[in-house]
Formats: sequence, C-alpha cells, structure tokens
Amino acid sequence: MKSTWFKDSVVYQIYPQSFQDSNHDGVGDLKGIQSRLDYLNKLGVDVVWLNPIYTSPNQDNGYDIADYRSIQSRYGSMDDFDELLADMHEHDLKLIMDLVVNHTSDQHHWFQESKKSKDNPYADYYIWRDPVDGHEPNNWGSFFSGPAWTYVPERGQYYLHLFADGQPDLNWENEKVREEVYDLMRFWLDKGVDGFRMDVINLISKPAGLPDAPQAPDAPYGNVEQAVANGPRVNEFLQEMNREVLSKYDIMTVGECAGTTPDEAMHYANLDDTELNMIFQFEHVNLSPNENPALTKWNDEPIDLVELKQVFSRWQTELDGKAWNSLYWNNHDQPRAVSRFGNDTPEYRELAAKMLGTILHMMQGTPYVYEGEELGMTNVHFKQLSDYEDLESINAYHQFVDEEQLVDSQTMLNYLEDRSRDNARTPMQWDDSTHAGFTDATPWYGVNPNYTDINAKAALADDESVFYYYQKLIQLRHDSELIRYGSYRLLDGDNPDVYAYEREYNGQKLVVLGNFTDQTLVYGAVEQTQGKLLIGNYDDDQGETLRPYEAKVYLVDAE
Ligand code: TEU
Repeated sequence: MKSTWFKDSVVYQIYPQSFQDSNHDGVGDLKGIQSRLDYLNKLGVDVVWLNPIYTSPNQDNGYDIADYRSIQSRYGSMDDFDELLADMHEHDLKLIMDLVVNHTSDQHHWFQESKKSKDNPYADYYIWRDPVDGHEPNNWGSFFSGPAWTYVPERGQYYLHLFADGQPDLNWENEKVREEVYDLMRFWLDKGVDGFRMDVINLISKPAGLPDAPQAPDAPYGNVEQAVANGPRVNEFLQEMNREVLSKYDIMTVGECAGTTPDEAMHYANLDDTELNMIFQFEHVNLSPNENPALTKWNDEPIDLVELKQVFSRWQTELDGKAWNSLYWNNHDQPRAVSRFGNDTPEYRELAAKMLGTILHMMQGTPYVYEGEELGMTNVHFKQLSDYEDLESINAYHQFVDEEQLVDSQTMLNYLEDRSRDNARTPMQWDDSTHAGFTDATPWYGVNPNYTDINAKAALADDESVFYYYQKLIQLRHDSELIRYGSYRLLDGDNPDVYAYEREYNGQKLVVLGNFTDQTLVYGAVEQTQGKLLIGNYDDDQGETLRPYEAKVYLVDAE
C-alpha cells in the first residue's frame, strides 16, 4: 500500500462556536482556536477539521452559507483566518475546511437572484419546479421535517431544499454551478488549506425526473435519503472535481455519505485517487433506529454489539486494499460516544471512553476525534424541549408529537435526550471555572453541568485520564505500520458482550479486546496471554478475566 499522509493522520474536529471564546461574546472564535493549538499538539493529532466558519444566517449553525469567501464576523476576520492557518502550519497541524455545496443559504446572492424570475442569469442555479395540481412537485420530505419544497410566488414555482427552507439545493446539472464550486474551492486551497470535509456530498446528483420517494406507512413524507443518495451522476461530478481541482493540490478529502454501502464507497474512496480519499459512512451510527420507520433515528434503545461488530467488520474487510476508511464514533451531528456506545455513569465513564477509543483507534482507516471526546465528555441529558437549540430536534418534536401524534411528549423527550445533535454542541469543558473556561460572558449555549468534574485541566493533571490514554493511542498509530495498514479479522463475532478482532501485517499480529458491559467476564477465546500488552485501561493484566469495560491490545508473533 502506498503511504500518504491522509492515511497516517489522526483528525481532530472543532465545532467553532463551542470550542473557545476569546472576545467575550459567548461564542467560540478563530482566535480562541489559535490559543489552543498547544493543547492539540499535546494530544498529538495531525489535522484539524473546522465546521463551517463562513458568513451565514445560522439557520443550521453555519451549514447555510451566504458567502463562501468571507468569515462569519462572530468568528473573526479573514486576517484572523490567515493567521490561524499560518500558526497551525507552524504547529505542524494541517487544516481542512467544511465544504457545503449541496446547498447554499437562501441569503446567498445566487439564490436572491434566482428566485426573482425564470430568466435571470442565476435562474437555473437551483432546482425549481412547477406546482403539480397546486401542490409540491413530489412527496419528498426535508431531513429537518416538513416538505422538501417551498413555494416562491415571484416565480410561481417551488424550490427544492433537502434540509431547511433556508438551505436551497444547488443544481449540479448546471455546469456553471459546478464551475462556481470549483472556483471557491481554489480560493481556499490557494490560501494553503489542506483539504475539505464535504457536506452531504453524495446528495448532489438528483435522480432524473425527481420521482416520489419510498414512504413508510405512518410517515408524512417520502424518505429523501433513499430517493437521492448516491444519485446517477455523483461519481462523474466527483471525478470532474478531482480532475479540475483536487488532483492539483496535496490535500485530503473526506465526503459525508449517509446511506452508502461499502460497494459504493469503493468508488468514492478508491485508492487510485480519482474521487475522494475517504468517506464518512453512517451504518454504525444509524444502528438501533425506531421500529416504526416513520420515526427514523428517533429512539432510546442501546445498540446491539453483534450488529455493531458486523457493520465495522464489513467496512474493514471489504475496503481493505481497495479503498480507505474513516473511523469515528461521534461528531457534531451525533450524541456523545461514551453515552451512546459506552456508559456515562461516574463509575464507568472513563473506562468506557478508553475502551471505545481502543476499539476504534486500532482499526484500519483515519480516526476522527470530536472535540471533548478525548475527555470523555458526555451527553447533556436535557429534560425539556426548551433546552434544545437545534432545528432538527425541535422540528422533529413538533412533527411527531404535535402534528402526527406518532409518540407522546415524554417518549419523544427521551429520544431527544438520547439522540439529539445538541448533545455534541455544548461548549468544550476546559476547566472548573464558571462556564468551564469556554467564555467569561454568557455562553451561546449552556455548558454541561458536569464540567466541574470533566474538563481538560483536570485531565491534564491526571496521568490516568482519558486524555493521556488517547494521546497514547495516537502515538501507537504513528509508530506502527501494523496499526495503520494491517488487515482486519473479527474474532468470536456472535459474542454479545466482547468486541475482539485481530490485525495482521508483515508477520506481526495485534489482538484487540473490548468488554462492552459493566460485568466481569472470563474471555479465553484468543491467545492474549502469550502476547505483549501494548495498551490497556486497567493498571494490571488479569489474563482471561475482562473487568467492566476493560480494553486490551496485545502484540503477538503471527504464525
Ligand atoms: O449532515 C447531513 C446529515 O446527514 C444530517 O443532517 C443527518 O441527517 C442528521 O444530522 C442525522 O440526524 C450535514 C451536517 O453535518 C449537518 O450538521 C447539517 O445540518 C446538514 O449536513 C445540512 O448541511
């Protein structure tokens, strides 16, 4: 396998408004990020992915971009950005930006023009359709509830928005739109940024004729992901983008691709580098959906470990030697890893966070750490609707409780507590001072009350912290071709309590074990006692005894 830097890197994701405030307005900003680069160096990560920092009305926290070439003023100025980028490079950190080009904000001047008439220069930049029998052109529902179409009287037409009404979808069939996108990419790449995370990039090519989407019996609208994901021209568009832009720079790319299987990933993330370097697949984070498909992800059931192992193992084995994986437990759209997949009670939180880190960081692929994950930050456990900020959560509550009456209020609040994106968006917990050292003003969003115990300052003062464990995981990867490139084999797949797998490379083998329960188990199915313990989350090794949430990694000679 050819070694390139994206394969050898660990990425740290920063949600800018929640990372570090520097100018006392309660919102994180670029100078705040710059003040924390030493912290990132200490953790040992190689690349930073910044969620969108461009000018935006923030209907969807920056994923609705009004100007791709300017910095949102609450985050700072373009000079601040240039300084941050230079300082990151000084710190040996690469920077990848969020590229959101499936849609723009409705405040973008392209859309402001486009909606005026059917014959202006931007008329065809978006996806406009005539009403059908006085209604929406098809049954598509928005990812954020309600129809995916909004009517504009000036044009007498509907425009498509797979997300909020303030996020109209760009028309990628229009060559001019594609050129605009390539141009804005060059703008950032010419500044020296090191790549892009591409938002919902597998949704850019819509099926010809925009046919109705499959619709679950209780669902008010058709499932737009099933209708649009991995559309007819998406690979062609990405190959064009690769030829025109990506291939001309030494950068990394990761495409966000919900609803994608390993077969499709072979194209997107192929090793010949004709499209992207890797994708974010969603199969593991979409486990334990509601049994009523109309309710999609909204649920509060724990995951089934056997299913989780099947998902990861399929991606690990099917992409091996053909395409490259990204590895993540959580991000700004997902609940906190330790709460969703582990155990966030005071007794087990740190053990579970380290165990999850071990299972993920010993796999083949590029690991992503979401801000605060390295501290074992947890879900916020909100109890009432007024605590939520994210439009996805708030709209889903109204749709399913008030309009469709598919669930009662308390049940939906339980679902939100478990799955809401807001769990990931509370401010970074730096220390135990007021507002966790994130800001000295009123924070734009409340700090998780557990910050007095869970914070970076406490973690840095404790040799046994989740932080230092992550530091070691990252160091091990940097030092080991076996961890980066070894093949993967699932062990004991039917075991409902333990995740066990091996990696193999050049005559050496790793055995990775994780106990996903709060029980002490006897686990003797592998030759672990013969190997050298590389890392573990207890301070001694009791051989076949696996204590609650215990994780161990052994290095053994392969036969
Ligand atoms: O997310 C796309 C996406 O798949 C999510 O909307 C997903 O359906 C949902 O969060 C899962 O519950 C990207 C961004 O990561 C997200 O923050 C944006 O809101 C969205 O695109 C629109 O740009």
